[in-house]
Amino acid sequence: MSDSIITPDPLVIRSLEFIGPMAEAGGWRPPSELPEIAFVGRSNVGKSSLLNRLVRRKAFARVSNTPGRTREINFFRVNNTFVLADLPGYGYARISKERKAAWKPLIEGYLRRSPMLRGVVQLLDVRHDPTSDDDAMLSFLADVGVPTLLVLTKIDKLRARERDERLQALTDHLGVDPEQLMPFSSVTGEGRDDLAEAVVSLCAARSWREHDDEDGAAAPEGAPPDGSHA
Ligand SMILES: Nc1nc2c(ncn2[C@@H]2O[C@H](COP(=O)(O)OP(=O)(O)O)[C@@H](O)[C@H]2O)c(=O)[nH]1
Ligand SMILES: [Mg+2]
Repeated sequence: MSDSIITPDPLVIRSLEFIGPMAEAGGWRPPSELPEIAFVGRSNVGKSSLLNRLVRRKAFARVSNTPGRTREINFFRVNNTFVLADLPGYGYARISKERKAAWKPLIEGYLRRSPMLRGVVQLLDVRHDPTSDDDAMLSFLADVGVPTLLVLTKIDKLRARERDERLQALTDHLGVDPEQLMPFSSVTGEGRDDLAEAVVSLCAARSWREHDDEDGAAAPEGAPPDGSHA
């Protein structure tokens, strides 16, 4: 018998399946039965690495040194209970005009209209202030009204003192309380269980869209980021 205290894993992965991509606005999407959580961030922010940590797989999402590769929304079913939506990274300068033009309606359409979307995980690199694209994405998400978690990636790259400074700078920039920022490292695993717990509770919560329905108000149209700046 062991007397060690073991914290239960808030998200034990029993099954994980790729269910398909949404390639264009209004294109294929998963049959609307399970709650969805979307992951967004600038190219190279550490999204693939975070997803791998979250689901405890080494090569579930491809970690890439070539940013701006993924052009589709990829959907994965977890434990037959919820769906992860991996959105293409934005803000990468060296992608074609054509692809930038396709990005906006794809992302905008998905975030505004996915009937099963329950929350968004917005990734920000803890070392840098949010870019204009990050700010545009955050205000777009606020306009949609979707519950949004703010995750600060690559926290392992900072020493203790820098860490406090950056957390303060980001709280100021974003105008949020420190508790709303979730530090994360895909190298050390810091933040994995907190994120897993938050994702699980977003999936269990009632959709925010149902609150909108009570007013009978249509979602206002706003400008999403266009992914065109570095
Ligand atoms: N030190 C450190 N490096 C990371 C972390 N997350 C990602 N990286 C590195 O950042 C680069 C981009 O990561 P990736 O997951 O492909 O980012 P994505 O473009 O947002 O999917 C890769 O070289 C990763 O090894 C982290 O938490 N800590
Ligand atoms: Mg990636």
